[in-house]
Formats: sequence, structure tokens, C-alpha cells
Amino acid sequence: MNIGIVCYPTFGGSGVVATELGKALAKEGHKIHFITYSQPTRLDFLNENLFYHEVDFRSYPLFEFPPYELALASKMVSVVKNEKLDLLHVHYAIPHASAAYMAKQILKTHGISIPFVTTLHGTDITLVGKDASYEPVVTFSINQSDGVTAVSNHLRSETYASFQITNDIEVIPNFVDLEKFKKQKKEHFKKAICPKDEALVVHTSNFRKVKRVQDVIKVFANLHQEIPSKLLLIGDGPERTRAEAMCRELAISDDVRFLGKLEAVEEVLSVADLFLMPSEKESFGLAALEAMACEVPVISSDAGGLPELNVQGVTGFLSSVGDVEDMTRKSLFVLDKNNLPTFKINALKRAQEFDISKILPLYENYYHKILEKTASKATI
Ligand code: GMT
Repeated sequence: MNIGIVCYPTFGGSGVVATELGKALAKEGHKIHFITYSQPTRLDFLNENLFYHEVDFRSYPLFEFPPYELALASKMVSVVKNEKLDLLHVHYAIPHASAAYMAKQILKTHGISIPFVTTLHGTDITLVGKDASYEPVVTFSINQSDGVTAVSNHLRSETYASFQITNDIEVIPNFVDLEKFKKQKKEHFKKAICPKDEALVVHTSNFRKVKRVQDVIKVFANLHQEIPSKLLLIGDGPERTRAEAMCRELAISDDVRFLGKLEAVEEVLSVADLFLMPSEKESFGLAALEAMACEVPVISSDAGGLPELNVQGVTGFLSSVGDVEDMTRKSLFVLDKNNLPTFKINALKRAQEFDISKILPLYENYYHKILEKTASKATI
């Protein structure tokens, strides 16, 4: 197949899923054309089947906000025409689904018919999409998509509950590449970070409010009073400054490191003992899955799709959103030397259920289904 993939190219779960999916499809022999405003962060791989088309959007003194969606739709039109794409797959509904709809309508006037699949990832539904400023366009573009997938059952239900949806939504969960995300021997690194064999706690996110990074700091501060421990925070975003200030206020800065946006997350995860994800909303929790693949148990909230990934008492524990005391108790239980090895094994076993080799065929079959459905419609 010849597929166009549209996503946010920067750090963020939807862009990661889109890029890893594209890379895996390319390895299977499909031709994959990324259409984004900059090179996707994880597009770090050379393959004869991978192509990158940058959306160039011009500014003009009249525009306070350059109309990105129009530039994206125009780019989709040209890539579909020139590269003879079979299908467009857009990740994160806003504004990618409505841009794809527009491109499809324009292409129709050129005698070209192209189906588009929209994958819903999270806040495009649970936060931003619900807002009255976007809701009518999000509803319309989901209903106009030729195929719609959601990354968890919870997100699917939430979409039906929050929008007037007339389309079927297929659940295809997030996945992990176990060849890349696996425990690596990084003893020297562990020694440097934890010279006295302290417990190593890790959090990864884009530091937005929904991630509740302050709860990460609070849980760690509690843990730190009980056991020798260190905290590594990976990523960056609006809540980072506040989180750094909290560490100073709680006098734990010496044992906390903010690593910023890091490419080789798996190297840090390889030496971690516990992953914290106390999110307010989380449709799936890809970062937690990546941690589990590196044998790291997870203490998370029970928000959104997290119970579909993190198994209570098996791969870690789940607590109510904001219940820092419960998260602390459970973290101490997991970190107990008698319990940790079992949680680590269980985390890896669970991650294996989401290996890319299991999820990739679900997408390929879904594409075939959509292509057949749209082809038969065209001949009626
Ligand atoms: O909704 C977001 O936070 C953005 C989105 C992204 O692009 O980073 O993250 C979502 O998509 C990921 C990949 O499918 C999921 O693993 C995350 O759980 C989800 N985030 C939220 O629901 C908050």
C-alpha cells in the first residue's frame, strides 16, 4: 500500500505512535509518506519505503495566526496526487481530520478518490475536542472519516458519550517495539545516578497539567522520607518550572534530576525501578507501556484507559486521581526488595501483549477493510 501519515511531529504520544507505525509498515514493504510541519522526532531511520513531505505554511502580515490547516490540506492534495497514495491516515483529530476531509473533497474535483482513517488519541476527544470552540468540526470530521480508530476501549466509549457519532470506531491499542524498548545493561549509568544503590523512580511526560507532575513530586518526596531514592524526570513542558520550584521547597532537589527532552528514553528506563503516571486523563498511557517493556512496574492513576494497561497488583498499582498517599503506600510495596522482582517480570509479560508484531496486522487489516468498503461504495 501507498499510505500518507499525518501527525504532530514533536514529542507526544500520538506523534510517536504515528511515526513508529509508519516505520513498521515501511519495513513490511508499504510506501509511507509522512506529511508534517517538521521531521517527526522518531523518524530516525533510513528505509527506501519512507518519505517525508514538509508542510510549508507562509505567514503574512494580515495573519495573526497562519492558517496551518489550509496549508496541510493543500500539501495532502499534492502528495496524494503526485505520489498516487491509496489511503491517508491522520493521527489526533484536531485539525488533521478536518484537513483530510477538505483534501478529500478537493481531490474529488480532480477525479481522485482517497479514503482517510482518523485515529483518536486522547485530549483531541477528552479535553480539547469537547470544547465548544472545536466540537462541531471534530464531530463532523469524525463522522466523515472513512475509518475511525481509538487507542483504548475507554476512549471509544468517551467519544460516543461526548459527541454525536454515527460512525463505527475500532479499538486498536498502542504498541511498543520490544526490540528497541528492552532492558539494556547500563550498570555504569545506574552507578552514576544511584551510587548507594538507591531506588530509581522515573516519570516521562510533556509536563502539561493533565499529567499532574506535581503529584509525581509529592509521591517521590514521601518515598524519599522512607527509603533512599532518586527521581529522574524526562520531557519538558508548561509545568516544569513549577515542578522544579516544588523540589526546592521540599528540599529534595539534590535527589531529583530534570533531564529534558531525551531521545534514548529506553536507556534511562533500563535502570529504573518504578514508573509514575498519576495523570488526570490518559487514554492509553504509551509512556507507561514503554516503561513496562523495560521491566519497570507502574504506579498510575486509574484515569481513562490506564486500567486496560496497568493491571492492579500485577504490573504495579492504580490509585484514584490525586490520591498521593495511596500512590506512596503502593510505591513502597512495589519497591520492597521481596516484591520488586515479581513486579518487574509481570510488567514485561504484560508489555509483550502489546508488541508491535501483534498490533501492526490489526492496522493493516483495518486499512484493507476500509479500502474494500470505499471501493465497493464507488462502484455502486
Ligand atoms: O492527548 C494527549 O495528551 C496528546 C496525545 C499525544 O499526542 O501526545 O497523547 C495521547 O495519545 C497517546 C498515544 O495514543 C496515549 O498513549 C496517551 O495516553 C494520550 N494522552 C492522554 O490521553 C492525556
